[in-house]
Amino acid sequence: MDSKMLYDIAREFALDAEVTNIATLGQGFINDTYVVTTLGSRYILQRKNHNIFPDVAAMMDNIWRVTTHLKAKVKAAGGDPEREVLTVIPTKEGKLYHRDGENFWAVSLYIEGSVTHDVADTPRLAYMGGCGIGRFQAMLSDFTEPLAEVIKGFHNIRWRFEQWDRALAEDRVGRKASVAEEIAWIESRRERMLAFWALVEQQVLPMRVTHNDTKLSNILFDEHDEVLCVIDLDTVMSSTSLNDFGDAIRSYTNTGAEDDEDLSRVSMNIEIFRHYAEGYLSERGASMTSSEREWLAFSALYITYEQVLRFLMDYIDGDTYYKIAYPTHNLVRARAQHKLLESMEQQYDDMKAIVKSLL
Ligand code: GN1
Ligand code: MG
Repeated sequence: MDSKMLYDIAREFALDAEVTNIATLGQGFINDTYVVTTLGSRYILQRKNHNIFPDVAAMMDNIWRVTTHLKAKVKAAGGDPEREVLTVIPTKEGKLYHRDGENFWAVSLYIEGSVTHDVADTPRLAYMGGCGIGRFQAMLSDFTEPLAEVIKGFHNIRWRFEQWDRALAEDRVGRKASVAEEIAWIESRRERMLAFWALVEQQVLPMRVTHNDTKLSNILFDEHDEVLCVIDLDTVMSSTSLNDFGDAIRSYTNTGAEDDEDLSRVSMNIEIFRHYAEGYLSERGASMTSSEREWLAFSALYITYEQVLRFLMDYIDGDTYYKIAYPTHNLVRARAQHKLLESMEQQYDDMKAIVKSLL
């Protein structure tokens, strides 16, 4: 991206002073991210991926409403809303994003002195990650207005089965016959997963604010490795908040890689599960309903199953959604996630016992 253009875009926003520097930050798969320095502060400038997020205005509106709620909570508790909650910086015209032709841009405040971690390789990090998401959800447990659905049916397995049945019927690239065994993994658990989702549809499990990308690197820590705040709010939506727990367990506890070719390396580390659950429940346990407590451990199986389905479906579809590094990448991912799912199923009674003991 041409730097003159970036300066022009940054100047559309209500920054505190003149822009002195703009530098690229990280290499996200979805958005492009920059650090904007002014004479007085630093900001995060992001180009939002319009292919993944068709309605950027609705997405930014979700983020605004959620952060406004969080800031009030942090303030009431005597905290610092500018460090403990993401701050969206509007444009000079008061809009939450700037549109420049095909591109949509948004700015937030850079939180000075913050650090991130990529892997939950210690019990303490797992515990702290659980605290971070648990606190985020606890502060939002009384946010009951519906949020826009920025990605349709994101963790709705009924919708995923519609896509799945269509993918199998079309068999667009002729791969279906070669993955009969993997398809059977999905079909054998279909009813069990739909039964869980029915609890959401019947509101046995309440609708709440969900983050939908609860990996460890989406939590900012301070210099003492205490949780500061949860970032990357692009996918906040209304659903069951159990799935944020489930997706964190899927990513934190895997002893192998998400796309490990050596299945002997893949399993769920129950100690990491225990520590994450302990941190999570210490913050969130009190605001959970009894049905949420009962189904908490299951959400890890549900989300991991959904991930097997999504990777396998993308393989059958001819790799249209996930970026791949080699032709069978999605199939390898599906197999590795299935191995993780089996490991969770084997340890499910222990997972439930841990949750019970922590409540
Ligand atoms: C995608 O790109 P990343 O890691 O933030 C996907 C998640 C999947 C994940 C699997 C919007 O997230 O749902 O769990 O890949 N995000 C979207 O690695 O589809
Ligand atoms: Mg993300």
